[in-house]
Amino acid sequence: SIKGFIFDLDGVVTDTAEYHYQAWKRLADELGIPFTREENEALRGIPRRESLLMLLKGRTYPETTLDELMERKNRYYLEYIRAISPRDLLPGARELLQEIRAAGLKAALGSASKNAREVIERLGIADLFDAIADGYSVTRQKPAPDLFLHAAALLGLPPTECAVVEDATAGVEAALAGGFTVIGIGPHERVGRAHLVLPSLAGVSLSKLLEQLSVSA
Ligand code: G16
Ligand code: MG
Repeated sequence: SIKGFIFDLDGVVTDTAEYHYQAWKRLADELGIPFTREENEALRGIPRRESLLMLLKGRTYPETTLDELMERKNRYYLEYIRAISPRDLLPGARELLQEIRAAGLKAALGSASKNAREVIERLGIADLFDAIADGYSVTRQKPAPDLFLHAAALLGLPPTECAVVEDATAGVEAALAGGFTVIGIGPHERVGRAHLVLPSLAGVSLSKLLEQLSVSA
């Protein structure tokens, strides 16, 4: 049975994708590279370096320049996320986390972002997590299962007793590869391989969720 939940951050708990988009767009404009919102969609859950390489579309730069570009994008991103407050929580996220805690179950964050801690602090939900796995935790990123396995280990639970909540294809694949029960948030085209697919966490109660999981997983 499920004893713990691992939450992805961007797209599940809050929509940092918009801030990532604005920061990448500003960088792309400076470099004279076209970059659209649609292209940004493909960067969901993708780590910073890989995102940059995708944005550069085959253009090559020396390693030191790549580092500078990533650093610049992150500076813009940090500037934008200063505006984040509890109002930016996606509907249902805080309520579900609170229910999980009240039921004596565990919750971890499993985000590819190196800024995850700062974001959950600004959202005012840092104290609802028992453990945090972020962009600093493991070397191999999603779709490798490492980040979620690390989060489960921090919770002291085997993957078979944890459910991962994800909005990105790479994240769903990572969780499946790790042997987790997977809850996909978003359209079937993106998260259809999850055991259970929900449009969002709005109105999702813990008891209903556990019941649905026991039927479908
Ligand atoms: C997030 C975003 C990605 C971002 C990545 C790394 O993942 O979805 O777009 O590139 O983290 O973020 P940073 O540059 O802050 O380290 P997640 O796993 O929370 O969905
Ligand atoms: Mg995500």
